[in-house]
Amino acid sequence: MGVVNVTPDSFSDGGRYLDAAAAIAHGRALADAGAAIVDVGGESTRPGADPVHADEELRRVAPVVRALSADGRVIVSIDTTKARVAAAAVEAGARIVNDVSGGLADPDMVRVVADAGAAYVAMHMRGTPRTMREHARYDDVVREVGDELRARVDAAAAAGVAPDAILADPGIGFAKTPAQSVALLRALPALAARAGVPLLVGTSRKSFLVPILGADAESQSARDDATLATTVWCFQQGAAVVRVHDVEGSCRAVTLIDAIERCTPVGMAA
Ligand code: PMM
Repeated sequence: MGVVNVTPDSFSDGGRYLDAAAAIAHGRALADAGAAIVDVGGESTRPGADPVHADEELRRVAPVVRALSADGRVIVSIDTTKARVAAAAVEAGARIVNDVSGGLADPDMVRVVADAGAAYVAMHMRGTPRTMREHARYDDVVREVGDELRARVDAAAAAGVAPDAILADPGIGFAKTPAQSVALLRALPALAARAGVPLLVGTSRKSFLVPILGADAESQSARDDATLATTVWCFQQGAAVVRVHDVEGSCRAVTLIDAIERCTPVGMAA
């Protein structure tokens, strides 16, 4: 899953694709680079980010979702916590609703997703992007995130979202310290088992990478290097989807791992 943030303030690419034409071109480039899904978002989820009104969010994302869906080359996902934005995006062609609140931000969300027949990503977070840093308190982060994810998955299924169209996401960096994020990455198989559905994981360029590698790893390219390792880790631990900014590098890394596992290097097969 490649990321298209149509926002002025997202963490790593805020402002770069605020113009619809630039965002559409970026989504097409991600498809060319090998993304199976592009995730279009119009509201930043960076820690402390200000909320965006649904009208403004829709103004940003609707033309991008419409154009990328019309291409028919990738599945389009809408990254939103608002039922109204999700409904309009599905109307414009999105087939997945990626909700970083797991349905907690908007009581109508899971019903709207069910009625639209869309797939649903239920991510784990506590609080809101504005307050989440205060909520990174757990006795046992793996058990608590697993239990809370299961509750979000069950709520989506109870509202009528097809169980085989639900993915769970531990929400790396959302109401988690760097150490808690690492603990969750170590426990992906247990989290998938507890959630009862396949996992989507987003580690791309996130700040938990920096304390591990040291302050000289602040740059985007250093974070992309680190993300390649987490991408390979996530797939090897059974994640179904990884959400990344650097689709080209991630696809190369995954192609290599796949070739080693299958012993049939792509392009070298007879
Ligand atoms: N991370 C961000 C935004 N949306 N959605 C899911 N499902 N999982 C994530 O980890 C996630 C997300 C924040 O990243 P960005 O601002 O760099 O896109």
